[in-house]
Amino acid sequence: MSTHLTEIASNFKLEGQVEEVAPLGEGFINDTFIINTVGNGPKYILQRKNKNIFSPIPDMMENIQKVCLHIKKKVEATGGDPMREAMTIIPANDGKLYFLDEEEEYWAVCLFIEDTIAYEAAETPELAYSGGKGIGRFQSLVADLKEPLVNILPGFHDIRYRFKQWDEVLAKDPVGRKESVVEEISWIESRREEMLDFWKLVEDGTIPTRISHNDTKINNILFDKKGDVLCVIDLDTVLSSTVLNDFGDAMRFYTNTGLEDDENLENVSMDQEIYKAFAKGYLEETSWFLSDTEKEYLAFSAKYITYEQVLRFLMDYIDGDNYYKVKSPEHNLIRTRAQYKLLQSMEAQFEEMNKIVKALS
Ligand code: GN1
Ligand code: MG
Repeated sequence: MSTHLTEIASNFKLEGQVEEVAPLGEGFINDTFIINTVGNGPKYILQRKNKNIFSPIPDMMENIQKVCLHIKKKVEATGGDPMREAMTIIPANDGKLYFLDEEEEYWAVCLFIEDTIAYEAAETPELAYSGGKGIGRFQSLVADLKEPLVNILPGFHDIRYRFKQWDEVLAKDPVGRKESVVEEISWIESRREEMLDFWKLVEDGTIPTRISHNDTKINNILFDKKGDVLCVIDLDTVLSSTVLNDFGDAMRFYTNTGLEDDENLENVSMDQEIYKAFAKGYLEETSWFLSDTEKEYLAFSAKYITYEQVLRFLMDYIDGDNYYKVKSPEHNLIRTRAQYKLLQSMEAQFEEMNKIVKALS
């Protein structure tokens, strides 16, 4: 494997001689490696990109490059360090942003940024605040990038598209599970109109389409040794969509006092302190470009994305577990119930959530 990886690495324009290519992290979607070069040469990240999820990969790499170059320009203009405050894509020897190997697998390389800190979870309001600043800063840097990106994940946070999939899966009921989840299905149906009403505002342009990150976990933000936000990484899912989705998905992750698949529903609720801290950091960076309507719907976006996740987990359960990896036959159902508990907690605190955003904007 290692010689194979060294060979793959040799197809990219690297500085210095490759010393070793070693696995890095345990991502569920891509395979990630670190390339060490001899002596004091730079390190690189090598990834095999998952072509089953992101398609087509060449378009995805173009999207990433567009965003990276734009951020670099902005960072440079304000006296920052474009090699540390933005990702640097390393092209292949033929100039392409990827290398296609003989097994039709796509590989891409970026520069490894040294001397950084990454966190696995945002358990304190201070970290949630930093996370909000990180995502807000990213959105703010690309707020003036007007050309749309290629849509490599059609319908990703589009609830109309999700309902289409949902209706098809329910009509088919391929593994006969529908009857056992009548109550759970009613959770989705009773909110269908409310969610579509929101999405209509995106469809008719009342809520603008901008560039969003779509994987707002805190470990996708690199901090410098002082603890300040340096750079947002993992740009595979950058999309032209509403930026509210990033706020909403971050709130789904950050504020949950339990696990995404907690079996003990008592553990699951929305933590208002974390919500407030993230919203503060986020709005400090984004207030200048968000429209009044976007601000008005920030709190709603947390409910929207959490609802969408309840739908996606339940739909995958009814469909026979084809999308998400599961640890047990009931795993998607456990996730559904835990995310629904979180949604209910958000609904109960919705007035407060709106007040918090209003006070901060
Ligand atoms: C997937 O693999 P991960 O955790 O980055 C999914 C997200 C879901 C999340 C739920 C491309 O993201 O949309 O919210 O699982 N990503 C894709 O845990 O479907
Ligand atoms: Mg990711």
